[in-house]
Amino acid sequence: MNRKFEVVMNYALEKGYQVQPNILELCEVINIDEIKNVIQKIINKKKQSDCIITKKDFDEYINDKIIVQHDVLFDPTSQIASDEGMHGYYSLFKDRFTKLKKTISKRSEISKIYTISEISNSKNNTMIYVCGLLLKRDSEKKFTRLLIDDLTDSLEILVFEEDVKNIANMLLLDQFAVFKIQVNINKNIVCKDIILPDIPKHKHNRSRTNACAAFLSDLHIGSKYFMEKEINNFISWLSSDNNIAKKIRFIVISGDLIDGIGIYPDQKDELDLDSIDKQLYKAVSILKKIPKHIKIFIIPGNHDPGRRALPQPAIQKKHKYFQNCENIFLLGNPSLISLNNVKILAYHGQSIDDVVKTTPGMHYNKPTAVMKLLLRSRHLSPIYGSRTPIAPESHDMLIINEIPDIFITGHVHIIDYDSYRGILLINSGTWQKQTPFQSSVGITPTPGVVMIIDLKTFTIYQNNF
Ligand code: D5M
Ligand code: FE
Ligand code: ZN
Repeated sequence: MNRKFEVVMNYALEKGYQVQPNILELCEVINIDEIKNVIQKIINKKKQSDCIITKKDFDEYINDKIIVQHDVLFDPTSQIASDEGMHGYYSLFKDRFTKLKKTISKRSEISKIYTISEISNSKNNTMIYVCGLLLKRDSEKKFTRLLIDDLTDSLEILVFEEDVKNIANMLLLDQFAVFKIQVNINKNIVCKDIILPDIPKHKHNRSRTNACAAFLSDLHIGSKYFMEKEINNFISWLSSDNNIAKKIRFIVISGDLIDGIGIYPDQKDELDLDSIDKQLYKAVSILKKIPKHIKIFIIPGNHDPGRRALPQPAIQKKHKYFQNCENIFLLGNPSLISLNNVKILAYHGQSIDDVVKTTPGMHYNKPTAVMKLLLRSRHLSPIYGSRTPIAPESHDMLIINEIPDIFITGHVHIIDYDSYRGILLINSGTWQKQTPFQSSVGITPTPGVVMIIDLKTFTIYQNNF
């Protein structure tokens, strides 16, 4: 039996009442104290002869109340234990390969998957499946050449057909895929199809009540370009009479809370606050102005304290400034949280840089297009050895195992949203004005805009502060 339901049932029994089993559903979204409270109110109103508490009794009390319930479903912080050197990376890639192969093997269209070492025995022209991580991709005029490896060997595959070439050219290095291949008479391996792990069509979860979540990232507190006035406007608005503001119960900050120290050359010339301590102190003093009924979840980005390599542990709460901040939850990057039953995958988005750099058609202005590729590869940061450092963990914690309802990133400082197979994709922009560096590389940020989602209706609001 559901533990929460058991607690609620016993509470009612002690008072001489029985609860109907369909109240189980409520137990999943409302906290126990709140349910006990409502049960007491129901009992006070009931006739003595009626000792059954039904779901209908509850509706009167919780219909227009905003439920606030959260769960942390995955946080890498306590699991981080990098193995050193090559051995660690071997375990990491082996884990990525094995887990994604297991996921994809369940697909009905794929019959047996052969290992690369078994291919030499296969007869000419038979069609078989192999799988592997992509080591190399060269696009020639007439064909695309792929080099893949599995746990047994590596293999060169040629792609001639236009539609398959389109998939091949969008593959990310080190991503996992299944290849339908044929050995031709010249002993060349020709690729007839590429199957990505991808996301099955997803029906997203909803909150029972109209609780809203606001998505922020890249505040860069401590930078000369941090927009303090605008963020204070947002925070004042949270306590206003505005109908949307009144419904906000959650804020998710997807990294780069502070600007950090020594993150890029000559950063000190662009800092307002010259130590991590001062920056964090300022960050907390700003966050403390947020009304306490709003829960704030923060993951780190590449500017925040802690290690740079993914997955990143949570910013430590040991700083004295975080005292009396019970509504602030510091989590790792990436993390999966459930807000009123809606699953949110929060990731800073460092790998967007690598995908934009290596994949045709990808651009900083459209981060959700990159997010779709990441979902299709079922991995948040497949490309190894480019700009995004990845730690040699024995388990690959960047695999997208559980399917989220909302996938949220930051990092590129450009607000964007879209959906993919029922998942809402959001890039939450920034609270930092355009920096000289961004201007030199032609990145035009969209600062001071907050994305708000109604977790019941999935209505999207964009408010410009
Ligand atoms: O990154 C803010 C944005 O600037 C993001 O789109 C990446 C881009 N960026 C940051 N550093 C570089 C370098 N060195 N080359 C190219 N693009 C870069 P943030 O994480 O806030 O610094
Ligand atoms: Fe940033
Ligand atoms: Zn960043």
